[in-house]
Amino acid sequence: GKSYEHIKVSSPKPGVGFIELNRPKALNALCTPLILELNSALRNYQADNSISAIVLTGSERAFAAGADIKEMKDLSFADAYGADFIETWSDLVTFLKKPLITAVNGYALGGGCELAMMGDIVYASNSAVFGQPEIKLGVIPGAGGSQRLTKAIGKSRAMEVILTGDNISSKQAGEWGLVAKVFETPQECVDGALATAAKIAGYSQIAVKAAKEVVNKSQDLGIREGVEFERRVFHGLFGSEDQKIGMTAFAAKKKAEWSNK
Ligand code: CO8
Repeated sequence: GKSYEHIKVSSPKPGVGFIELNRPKALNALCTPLILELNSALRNYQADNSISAIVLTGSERAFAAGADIKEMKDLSFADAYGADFIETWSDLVTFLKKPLITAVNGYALGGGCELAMMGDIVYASNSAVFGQPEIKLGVIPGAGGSQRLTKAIGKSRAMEVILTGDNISSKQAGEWGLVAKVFETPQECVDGALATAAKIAGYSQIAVKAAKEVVNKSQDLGIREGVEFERRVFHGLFGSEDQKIGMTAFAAKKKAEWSNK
């Protein structure tokens, strides 16, 4: 595949795209060139019909230690606001319709925690440390942390984390539901994420896309509109080939061979 400076991309399993952040000297601090490469890799995966699910990870020491503080330090208000600094980040999730699993080992701080939470599924190992330490730098989370963390763990806990800058251990993250699973070792975490991605890649990609879309809608809609939206999408799937393939295979006690149509 394409080669990058700050990330590595590969496809270790059929249908699965794998991105490793690779800026070890700065604990994967998310400088603008890295974010642009990440954006580009995700866009390529979104456009690639052979890729159905994506895993994003860092190193054993750090998923990502935040936005690049050295790059940000001298920005003026006009630099930040005028050039929509960090707006490219929100891109990462809005265009991506394929499931993204983040596999978090080591530090996931500030923008690193925010990036981890952009995963549709978040996995972690015992070594993972989450946190929003921006308050210690005289700022606040700027890439969705105040919103996603609050939705994930509730207001009181999110307030405590964001106002104190204290870290969240992986055990706590598991208990609070910030992550779906906590693994013993970093390798098990990455392998677990790849296995889940491969499992998802084995289903109808039409159904997978619809499932991600309706779950995400629950974040924006009230329960009534959300349930109605879900039902419309559910009804719509009766227009897909894969609904016929899946239900016919079940009735015939056969394995479904998806057409992704
Ligand atoms: N930015 C730039 N460089 C970093 C960062 C970072 N976020 N984190 C680590 N590094 C660099 C260090 O400067 C050091 O470089 P050098 O070797 O040249 O001195 C190298 O990585 C290794 O780091 P340490 O020596 O500090 O390693 P330790 O093991 O002693 O400590 C820590 C690890 C605890 C993770 C420590 O590095 C740390 O506290 N890092 C900063 C964590 C942080 O505050 N993150 C939040 C940043 S702010 C943010 O993310 C805002 C996001 C919202 C975006 C919206 C903006 C508008």
